[in-house]
Amino acid sequence: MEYIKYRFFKKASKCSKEYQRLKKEHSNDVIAEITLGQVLTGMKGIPLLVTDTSKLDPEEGIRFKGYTIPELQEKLPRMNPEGEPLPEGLFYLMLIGDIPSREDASNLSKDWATRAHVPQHVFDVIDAMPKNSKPMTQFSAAILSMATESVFQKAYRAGVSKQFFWDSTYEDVMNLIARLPHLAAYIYRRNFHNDEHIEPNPKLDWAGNLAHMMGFDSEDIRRLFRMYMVIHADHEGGNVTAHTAHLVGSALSNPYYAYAAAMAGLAGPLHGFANQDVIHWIFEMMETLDTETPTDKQIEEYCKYILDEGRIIPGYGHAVLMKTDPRFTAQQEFAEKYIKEDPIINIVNQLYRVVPPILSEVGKIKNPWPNVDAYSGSLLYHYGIKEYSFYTVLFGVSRALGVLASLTNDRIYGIPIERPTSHPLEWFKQQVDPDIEIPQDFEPRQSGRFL
Ligand code: NMX
Ligand code: MLT
Repeated sequence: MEYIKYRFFKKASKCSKEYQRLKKEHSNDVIAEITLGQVLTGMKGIPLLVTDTSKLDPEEGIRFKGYTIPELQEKLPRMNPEGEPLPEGLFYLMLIGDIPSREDASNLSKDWATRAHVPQHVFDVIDAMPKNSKPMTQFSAAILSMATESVFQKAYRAGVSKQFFWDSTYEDVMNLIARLPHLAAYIYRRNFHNDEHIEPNPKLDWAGNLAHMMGFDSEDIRRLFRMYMVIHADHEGGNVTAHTAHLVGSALSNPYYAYAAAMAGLAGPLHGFANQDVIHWIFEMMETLDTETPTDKQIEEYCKYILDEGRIIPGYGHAVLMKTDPRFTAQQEFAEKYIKEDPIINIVNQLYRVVPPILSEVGKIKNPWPNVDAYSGSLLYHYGIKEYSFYTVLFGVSRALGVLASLTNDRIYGIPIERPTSHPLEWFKQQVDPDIEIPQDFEPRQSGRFL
């Protein structure tokens, strides 16, 4: 067994014993109460999932194995002393729990390079789809079609014992992560560069190789991609992507099935699609206002019009966070450090001044502050990746690091099938107030126009 897999096994099997002990000795202990409000607002705040890779604090933001983003930037190994940390290092940290050495990160790069071969039929599946299929549709279908390669599925069929499920899952997870950059770049070049594909360069790191296969070889873009892949890599277990992979994986579906399903969740406008929606929304605003340099006042009026229309302002708000997302701040600092002037970034910064007070006035919005998606598109756009319908695919490549590390943990812990219970609405009504009337019909409002 190669040493990273062995280190994972040693660490995770200790936690697995603890998981089994807790299950055996404390299954009847009460750990939380739930309110009807939590049920009716998307199960917010109910502690229901075991996820060890990262934890989200509403005020402070994400910590990966206890480390904040600034701490990761200081401690994780880098390619160049003044550059950004390598995503390989973060994957190692999430999988094993220790900060890796530079050599560990580089061994992961090399391991993934040897696993990166994508079978031809996966490209054939992509090529069979119409060019107007959304990049996320192609990405999810391509991942699903790669399930032919699943080591886990073969091991299961061969009758391998439960206690070894983690082993073949680990192999699938490493193979899948290694292949995602090639899939993503293939879709990008197919849709936006006339099907002129670029072969991987096994000497490059994982993020650098993705940039390379997309057609970008400058050190600036490699640095951006390393940063991007690190900050998007995980957001504890309850986000739609992570939860979907965990749920599907709990049926012992193979990691390809689980991650393809997760990508269908990431493609939603309230989740990862927001990163492309922000740029689309900014262009729509510039067109409506007929200016590339709107004033604060104009932006304010436009935002109020959007809210009046019953639409959302993408990139703002969060299901858990109550403050500016530290991933937004990390990108803002990146822009301040490396980018002198950019009209879209100026608008993104302007929105940060204008939008929160407006959203606060609405009252019902829990968090008026920006999330990760409010910034990321503007950086990609600045560096020439202007095809924003592709942006969610990049989010999806990165998120595999945390979600698939968790799936490997799930299999070593022996986490059972997830199966909460449901009731008809009437049952919930009976629990709190049997006399409440459920409205039967309502008047839809008419859509207006911005003047
Ligand atoms: N613009 C307009 N309305 C909003 C916004 C926003 N940015 N954020 C929340 N609301 C509304 C929300 O639709 C809900 O309305 P209603 O009661 O009529 O259904 C109300 O405010 C209360 O929502 P919250 O409890 O504050 O937020 P919730 O947890 O339901 O949703 C988001 C969280 C992130 C889905 C929501 O803030 C949103 O839609 N934001 C814009 C989309 C976005 O940026 N998503 C990306 C999130 C990060 N990611 O990468 O996944
Ligand atoms: C994420 O990164 O997954 C988003 O911020 C959404 C979430 O955490 O729910």
